[in-house]
Amino acid sequence: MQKSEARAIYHDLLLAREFEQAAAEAYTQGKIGGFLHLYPGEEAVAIGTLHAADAGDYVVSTYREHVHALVRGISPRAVMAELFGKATGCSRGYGGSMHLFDRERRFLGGYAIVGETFTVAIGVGYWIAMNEGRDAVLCYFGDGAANQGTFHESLNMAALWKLPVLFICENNHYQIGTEIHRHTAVPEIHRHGVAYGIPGRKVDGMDVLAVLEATREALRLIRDGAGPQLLECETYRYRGHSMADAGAYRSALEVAELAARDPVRQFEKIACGNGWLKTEECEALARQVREEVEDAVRFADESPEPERLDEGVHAEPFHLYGEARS
Ligand SMILES: Cc1ncc(C[n+]2csc(CCOP(=O)(O)OP(=O)(O)O)c2C)c(N)n1
Ligand SMILES: [Mg+2]
Repeated sequence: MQKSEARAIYHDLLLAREFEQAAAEAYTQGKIGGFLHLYPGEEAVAIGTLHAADAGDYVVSTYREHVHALVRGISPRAVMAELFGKATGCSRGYGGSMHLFDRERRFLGGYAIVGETFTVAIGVGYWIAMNEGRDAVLCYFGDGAANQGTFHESLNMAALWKLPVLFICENNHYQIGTEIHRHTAVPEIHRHGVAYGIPGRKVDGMDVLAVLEATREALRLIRDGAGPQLLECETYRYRGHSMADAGAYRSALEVAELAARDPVRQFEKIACGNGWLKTEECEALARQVREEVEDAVRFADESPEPERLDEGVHAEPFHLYGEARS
């Protein structure tokens, strides 16, 4: 691996961890409304997959998507301001934590409904296929979402039409407080593609390099015309489902076992061991990231709220009916 690539990955791992910590603090201070779903423990999934993607690829993510947005290049300021519901946020303060959006970066959300990402992703995939494009769609979903009807309907259509969609399961083993073997008859999510002829692969979702390699391979197949692929990333969230959940349904032993496989520390060890990064570089990056996040919080704090709440809610009548109705 090139040193610059290792540096970029390490930067994003640190940023992901630091950003979510700051978001949690801001939430407890009452600066963020609604629900807040955080990503610590799962960083290797968003970072490994998105470092393998091209700038032209589309991203459709869930409500646990702050890190995906950051890795895609939306600034920490714009993401934090969106969490704070401020006019300077990437969705102009109207979306909040679960509805980050950036058309330029082809970041198509942020969806709060479980199973919603599939149908959006195949719509975009269909459009790409119709235009004979080379871009792909990265479609994220949780293990719980694999039980939704939209998952099966979308896999069927994607396979039938050979759509360029990479379905990425962020299998953190829980659907809120329900463990995977209690909510899914076949817990190996990568096998769910079999019924539709979609190749599935499972990867260690705590290992950013493994995720990177598996995603590169899947995207190569998609761009070669092999049709949709399914990647299951086995991961773990260190916090509760959302800030409203203490996660008391998990044993301390389980959490400690997974904490020992921390994706940030794992990569740090490998990168330093291989000489891609020096200890001093790691420390300097950690300082830089802390400042980036502090700056984002300050920016969000000082930003104005949206002036109106109804902007963009209703379409003008002529958009719908061709001419204004009296
Ligand atoms: C259609 C629908 N049903 C229920 C919910 C409530 N809900 C929000 S998150 C969630 C669990 C989803 O778990 P999973 O797909 O594993 O994602 P994770 O939160 O673990 O990342 C549920 C049931 C919802 N948002 N949408
Ligand atoms: Mg889950």
